[in-house]
Amino acid sequence: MFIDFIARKTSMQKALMTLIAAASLALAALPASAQVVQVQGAWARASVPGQKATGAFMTLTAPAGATLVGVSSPAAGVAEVHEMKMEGDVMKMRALPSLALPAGQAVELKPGGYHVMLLDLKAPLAKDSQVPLTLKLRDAKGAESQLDISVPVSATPPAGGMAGHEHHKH
Ligand SMILES: [Cu+2]
Repeated sequence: MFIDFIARKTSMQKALMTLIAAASLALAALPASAQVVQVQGAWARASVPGQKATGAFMTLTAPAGATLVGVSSPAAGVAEVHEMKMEGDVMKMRALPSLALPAGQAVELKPGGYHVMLLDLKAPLAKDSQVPLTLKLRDAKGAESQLDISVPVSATPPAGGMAGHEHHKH
């Protein structure tokens, strides 16, 4: 299911929301993840009033390998895993049905590449707040789990931009 984000219209968003709502229900009973993935350097880009979408970024490492099969957030009507890349001269975003996390390999979600797209924001994401995000994962044996994380909101990438490298200066 590859969707050209730019071309997508409201009806498509509604269909996706229904799909994602159904998926959330199906996963609701699953236990919390036991370190299927490690999350480092997570941040979400602050949004301004009226802005309906923003991105969240992080580095994911699955020690035994896993697949990111979905995301959700109470702050957004729809959350998707996106890929951004150049096609000719045009930067395009598309939704990915899943993202492979090869064993032991750090997979970076960053501006201009893979990212979590938060769509239909219910309120602006304020700088220095936290936004809850649920990662839906499938481990190497096919078992599904969820990982709830709290993602700091920032106007710019964290200083240094290195995963797991946390320097805060005020
Ligand atoms: Cu996107």
